[in-house]
Amino acid sequence: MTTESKACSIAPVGAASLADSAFIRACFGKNKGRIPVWVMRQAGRYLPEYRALREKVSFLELCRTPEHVALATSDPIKRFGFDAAIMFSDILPLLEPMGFELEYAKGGPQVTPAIKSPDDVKRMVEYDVASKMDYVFGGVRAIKESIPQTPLLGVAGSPFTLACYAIEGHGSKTFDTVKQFMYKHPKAAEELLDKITSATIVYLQEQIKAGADGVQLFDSWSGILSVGEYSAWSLKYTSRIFEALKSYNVPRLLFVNNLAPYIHLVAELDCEVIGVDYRMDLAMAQRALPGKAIQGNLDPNILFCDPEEVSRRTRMMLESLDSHDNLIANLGHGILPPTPIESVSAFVETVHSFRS
Ligand code: 1CP
Repeated sequence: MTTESKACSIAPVGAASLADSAFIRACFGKNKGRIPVWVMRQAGRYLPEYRALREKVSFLELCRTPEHVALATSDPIKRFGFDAAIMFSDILPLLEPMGFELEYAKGGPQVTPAIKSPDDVKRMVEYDVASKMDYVFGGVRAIKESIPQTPLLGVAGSPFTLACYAIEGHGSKTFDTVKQFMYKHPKAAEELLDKITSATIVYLQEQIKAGADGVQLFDSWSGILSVGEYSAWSLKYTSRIFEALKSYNVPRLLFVNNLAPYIHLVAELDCEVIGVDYRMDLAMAQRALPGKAIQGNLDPNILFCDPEEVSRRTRMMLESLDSHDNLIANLGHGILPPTPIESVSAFVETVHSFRS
């Protein structure tokens, strides 16, 4: 039996008890009550509680300690009343059980040794995600104990996005080395994406079994690809992951940073929610994604305006839509570190009071 066919058909306890929450209802397009809202990177550096925690522990130590993870995840829920929590972790630690070392230096994450040749892909070790990432699943259980009434999203990066860091070794604006590797070594590229896909499936299945009420896949870097490349190097693997999670009956969310060129392909994916980045008109995205819920997409830079302007822009976004039953309000990318707290409150209050 492959890891992908092991999915159980029993709905997890958390999902069953939270089925009536605004967030879960909206994911399935059936929300008649207040519009749910959360923001990507809601536990990050803009939050004084997070900065205080980071003075005591390093980023990786935080990610590896379930009680810290529970605290970082629940702080923004308690402060703002967000309708969903997102497990505090990062997308990159999943590279560790595959044989990479991970460091968070001042200039951003560093992955070593970066993949330079097809042999490096072959050397990627046989990994046991279920045991090696146990601290993450412990984090999920700790969060569920701390905030049982809030739907919790599990997290993973898309295989293409993780491959970007495995090949480049760090962040980049264009990931040229990655595209060059894909074209020069198509077989090795496929093997790499296959390995990451299998690991991601187990990783997300275990997060759901530990209590996650939904999962969000972050495809942060596919936006650099042509439509054909996106289809071959990203969509195919995303689709395999969602297929392997289907029987868990929890909402499956995808965020593609720069969705517009691929929206017709994404519309065909078997998943419940599509995150829309700030570049795209939200109403247009809603029309292009029949049968799916949408999540987004206020530009994070708008939060640097005064609270009245934040409210006005938020209302404009909400008023542009044909339906709100399938909407999860969010930002169009992660919240930026110096964002004023009052703007986040204005965003949440405006969404919550739009439709009671
Ligand atoms: O304290 C610190 O300075 C660490 C900053 C930080 C934080 C708060 C990093 C390093 N990651 C995170 C948390 C994080 N990252 C979460 C937690 C949950 C939440 O949203 O509150 C999640 C879901 C992520 C996901 C993530 N990490 C993505 C996908 C989302 C996106 O922004 O497109 C990506 C690309 C990363 C890699 C990463 N991790 C951290 C940084 C600075 C980066 C970007 C590196 C780069 O490419 O330059």
